Amino acid sequence: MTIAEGIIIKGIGGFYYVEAAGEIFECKARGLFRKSGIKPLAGDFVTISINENAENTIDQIHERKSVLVRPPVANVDRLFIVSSVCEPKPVLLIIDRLTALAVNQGIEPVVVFTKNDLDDAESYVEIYKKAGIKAFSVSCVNGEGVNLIKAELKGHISAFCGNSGVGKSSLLNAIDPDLSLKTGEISDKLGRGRHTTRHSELFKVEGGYVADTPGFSSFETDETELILKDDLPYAFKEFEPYFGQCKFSSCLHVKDKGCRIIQAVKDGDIPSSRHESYCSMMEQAKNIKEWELKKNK
Ligand SMILES: Nc1nc2c(ncn2[C@@H]2O[C@H](COP(=O)(O)OP(=O)(O)OP(=O)(O)O)[C@@H](O)[C@H]2O)c(=O)[nH]1
Ligand SMILES: [Mg+2]
Ligand SMILES: [Zn+2]
Repeated sequence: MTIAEGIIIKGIGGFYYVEAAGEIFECKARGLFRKSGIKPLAGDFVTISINENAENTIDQIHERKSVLVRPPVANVDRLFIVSSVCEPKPVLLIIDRLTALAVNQGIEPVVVFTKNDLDDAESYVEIYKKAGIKAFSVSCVNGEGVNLIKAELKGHISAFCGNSGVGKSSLLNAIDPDLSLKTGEISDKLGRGRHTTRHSELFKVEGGYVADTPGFSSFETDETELILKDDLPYAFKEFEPYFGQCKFSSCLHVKDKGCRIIQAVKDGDIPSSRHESYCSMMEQAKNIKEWELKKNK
């Protein structure tokens, strides 16, 4: 038996594929993880036993720097939030939830608009640049912007996330044609994707790793993806210059009364769509707190 340190590249059907010392080992997770409710994730740094006459096992999962529920990946330091300008159209609330979830986990969000050969992406890109978030527009058809995304991957552990059909796998293929990832057709007029990518998988690109992940079709938040009321303003970095300047120290920045952040929205210094997303997330955060309080009584 040999002990080795590695990283989980993907998990399928109860097996985990661990890269260690330049090789891939198929491993089973030890029962103790199931008992403690910890599920190994793509991106986890692990200690494994390599056995000659028995299954290889994951013996230990090292402390995670970050963890995302959707897509399920660990230790990512950059999250590429991918939307297409059409087929399907961007939903800013989904993008903003994802940027906030990333920031709340200490992950840098990068917003990418694909298919800019089909429609103009500039107005979208501007919103995010104004909010101090890195934003790009790309096309896998004519290659525009692809090298800029490639450069952003350098030396990071990244994940691509976004709706099915926005072109995550296509963009990764454009960045590195050797990946030859399967891509799908758009299924109808609404531009829904067909869930072509079925599991999260890490690939080596530019001296780092990038995870391609299955697209989602809707974005129902569950509890694990909520940001607590008190943390939420900090997940919108463009609010920060105005903290401490509202009339009421308890200001939640959703009502006009003396709110400096709402003033900044009116002045055009904070994009109004970002503030709208914030308000709807705050509404949800408040409800969950009440519900939890009731449950604990
Ligand atoms: N016109 C145009 N079409 C694109 C572009 N990028 C991707 N597509 C098309 O969009 C469709 C979906 O692309 P995929 O790469 O499979 O999308 P995905 O985000 O990986 O989808 P899932 O794996 O289902 O989550 C394919 O038909 C691609 O050819 C682009 O830049 N321009
Ligand atoms: Mg895909
Ligand atoms: Zn305020």
